[in-house]
Amino acid sequence: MAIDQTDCIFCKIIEGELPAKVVYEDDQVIAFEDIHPKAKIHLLLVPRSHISSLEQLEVKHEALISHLLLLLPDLARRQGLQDGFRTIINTGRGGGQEVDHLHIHLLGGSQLPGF
Ligand code: D5M
Repeated sequence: MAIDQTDCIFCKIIEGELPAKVVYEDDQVIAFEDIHPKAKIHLLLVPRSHISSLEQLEVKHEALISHLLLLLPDLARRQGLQDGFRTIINTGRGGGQEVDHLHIHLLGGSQLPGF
């Protein structure tokens, strides 16, 4: 466990201690709307287990990561994103990560600029 989970905003959402607009959940992951959307649709797909960032991934997380990635197109379709979507994983302060609980941004619904 990399950090004190009691201070983790996303752990609090997962535990139901903080509100969120949840659009999908199962036994391994939860997806909810980003509080500061950068596109018409902006979701965060988050594993229930507290992994701080990509830097903390281990081989034992392989199935979980596959599950997260395989869910993305389905989540996008459920949001009506027929024309494509963008995914982003920020890692560390230098990578723009603000919340130290691994998450995948899923954005779409407005024409996103090239990257
Ligand atoms: O992105 C962290 C993202 O988490 C950022 O886009 C805001 C979002 N955020 C922060 N707090 C909340 C709550 N309480 N609900 C929903 N979304 C939230 P990062 O990749 O770490 O920069």
